Amino acid sequence: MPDQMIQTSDSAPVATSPAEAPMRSLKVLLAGPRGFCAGVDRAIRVVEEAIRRYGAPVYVRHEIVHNRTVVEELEAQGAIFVEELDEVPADAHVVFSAHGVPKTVPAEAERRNLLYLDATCPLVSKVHREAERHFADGGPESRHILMIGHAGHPEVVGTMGQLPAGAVTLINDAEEARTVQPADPARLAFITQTTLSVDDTAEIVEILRRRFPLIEGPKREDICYATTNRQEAVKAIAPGCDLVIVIGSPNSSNSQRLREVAERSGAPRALLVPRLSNLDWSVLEGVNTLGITAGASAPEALVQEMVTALAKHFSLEIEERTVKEENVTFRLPAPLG
Ligand code: 0CH
Ligand code: SF4
Repeated sequence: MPDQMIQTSDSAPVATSPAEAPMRSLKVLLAGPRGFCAGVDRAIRVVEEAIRRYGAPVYVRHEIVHNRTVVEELEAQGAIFVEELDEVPADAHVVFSAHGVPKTVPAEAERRNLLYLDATCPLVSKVHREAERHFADGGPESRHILMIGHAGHPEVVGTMGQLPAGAVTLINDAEEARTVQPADPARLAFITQTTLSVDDTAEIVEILRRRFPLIEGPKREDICYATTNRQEAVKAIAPGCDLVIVIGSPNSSNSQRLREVAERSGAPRALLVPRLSNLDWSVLEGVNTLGITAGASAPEALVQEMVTALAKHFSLEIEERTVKEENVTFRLPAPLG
């Protein structure tokens, strides 16, 4: 009798011995879009192209994106990751991460004659410019800015660092939106981190607009297309799943938000799993339908690695549910572009 063959849409057939017990079936719902966004793709290309043009090592300030696998693959190509510029030797090339940097960072790089490349996502830079527009050089048109975001996150540090200290007040949550007491409620603006929960942010913006009717800001918020689409996609699969696995690193804000959105949208349980080697297989006990998505910084190879391994343990039925097609790409920054 020939070996049983299991065909998945994404991997080669896997043979199992006829002596083995028949495998339990598992339905896998793959959320689409998932994984890399245009800003992450560009940031990784910046590091790779810098190594190609200038030779190794190329220094990178902060993880280029919040994903261990990406970082390790770039390290293997000759990237050296540091947290601050004082760890970068003179005359070296240094790349700033996708999350953006405060103005003090390029200023310090120039002071030290470091050759720097800025991999800040253009959609984060757009928020930087918005902040500068509201601040209006601190002149008579200047508005105090409320930034909705998570304290200590590098994007928040970078965006607040576009302006002098005191120009921006951070709003972490709805409670802070309810209690903030700005000096002049008539001269306010708000901006947001790009990777927040769409629903939480809508609630915070509503509170701010109600309390401060003259506040200026974007139509909804500054959450980017990729964050929005990945949250919509996980919402579409979560209600039918017994478990949702979000492939992503623990320090990845957008990946953490996907996990929360999955649970709030009807999945009884959602877990952030950096990659297959971190999977505790016991979580699959009693799971008949498994949802899988990936944060904007998680490579698709990690999704395929997980699906291929699942196919060795279960008889898989894989369904991909795509809520939106994406065709965004960003050019490399000067001087690489
Ligand atoms: O989600 P966060 O911002 O923590 O960052 P990430 O996981 O590196 O994803 C890419 C977003 C970079 C800036 O928006
Ligand atoms: Fe840019 Fe959005 Fe990707 Fe962040 S998550 S890098 S803002 S596209």
